[in-house]
Amino acid sequence: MANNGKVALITGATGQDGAYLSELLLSKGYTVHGVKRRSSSFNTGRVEHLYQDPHEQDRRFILHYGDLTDSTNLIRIMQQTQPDEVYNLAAQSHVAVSFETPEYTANADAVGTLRLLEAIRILGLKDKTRFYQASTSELYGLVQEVPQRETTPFYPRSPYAAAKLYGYWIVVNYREAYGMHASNGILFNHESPLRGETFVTRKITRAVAAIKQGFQDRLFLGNLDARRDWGHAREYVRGMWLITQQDQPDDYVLATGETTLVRDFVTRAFAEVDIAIEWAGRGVEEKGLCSRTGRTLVEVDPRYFRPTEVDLLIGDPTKAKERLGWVHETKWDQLCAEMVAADMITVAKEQRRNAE
Ligand code: NDP
Ligand code: GDR
Repeated sequence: MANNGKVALITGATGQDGAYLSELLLSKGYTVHGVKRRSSSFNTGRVEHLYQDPHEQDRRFILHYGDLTDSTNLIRIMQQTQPDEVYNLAAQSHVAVSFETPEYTANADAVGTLRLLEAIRILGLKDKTRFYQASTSELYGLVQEVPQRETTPFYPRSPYAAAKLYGYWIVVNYREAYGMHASNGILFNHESPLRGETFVTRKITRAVAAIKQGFQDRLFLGNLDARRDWGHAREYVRGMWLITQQDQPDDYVLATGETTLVRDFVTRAFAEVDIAIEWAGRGVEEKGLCSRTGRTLVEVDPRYFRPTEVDLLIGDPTKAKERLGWVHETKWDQLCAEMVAADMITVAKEQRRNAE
């Protein structure tokens, strides 16, 4: 695709959504600047296929070292890149981890959002640069109304959600106070083969692949009774772009409108590799048994319980459908099948490498 003259800056470009969004924007002709963190180990695996040698002419995918906790760095990147659109996807995004690192989570997820908005304002870019904020269904937390929509009251249930609540409202405030084109996408869970390995869907699909191939005995999980509205990440980043293209900034829910128990995702994932799971016991005693051999393949481990849990998420994407023309296509069971198939290959490759 030829260069369309537009410049996007993506924080969190090395994450699941950052990788899909970078691909989408490059395919539309954007020049994409991504922020990546310095790490002692390799952290650009998801965007490796987009990498361009710094000596290449007319590069359209450029990574910059940066961190949401470092204002001067963000100002400098913003000044250098002069973006038309900023997508703030960077975050300490793991809910359970936010109970262990609440202060860092607030710094990166809440104040980090403010730092970016201030960078735009300080540099006089407020009338040029559009801003997308990765808000989350975790804002709804304790159930107030189902399905959850843009007008449903928030009740955050974790340091992560409380930090994202600040992010949500500071975006609304900068829109109202300074007339910035700043929008929130309130996205329900979205997954893919690129999903981080400690989120529940990917943890399950990786374990299913490893158990099937004989490299792992058992999968330990926490709350099997939580319900989530799971969609495909590739489709959700298209929604982010659509939100940013609207004449007026606004806030939108992106969701499938269907909710599924964690337990049912486990059963489905094992079924993909022809293992039928039978559930026995209740609560912490609950086990997933292979129905043919009686072997325990899934066990509840209370260490994965959260101090406060979000029991039920189910979103209403009507506004996004009507105003943006956004629709999801992949159903949760197709998503599960795609993730298991990808992990069957990944796990086999890793084992071959380890054996060498
Ligand atoms: P990931 O965890 O896969 O990616 C997060 C990205 O943020 C990574 O690139 C990570 O870098 C980067 N990052 C983390 N901390 C910092 C920091 N302090 N400074 C700069 N970069 C940082 O998340 P997803 O792609 O799944 O999600 C994208 C965004 O959407 C997140 O803000 C998340 O909270 C939000 N969200 C996600 C949903 C989902 O279901 N996936 C649903 C709703 C909202 P590194 O690779 O080095 O760790
Ligand atoms: P979530 O996703 O907290 O919804 O946040 P996650 O996949 O971590 O948990 C979903 C549900 O599964 C239960 N669960 C487990 N979760 C994990 N990670 N590991 C386990 O072993 C396990 N066992 C059961 C959890 O308790 C929970 O109920 C994700 C993140 O991407 C956020 O950044 C994003 O904002 C929200 O989705 C929408």
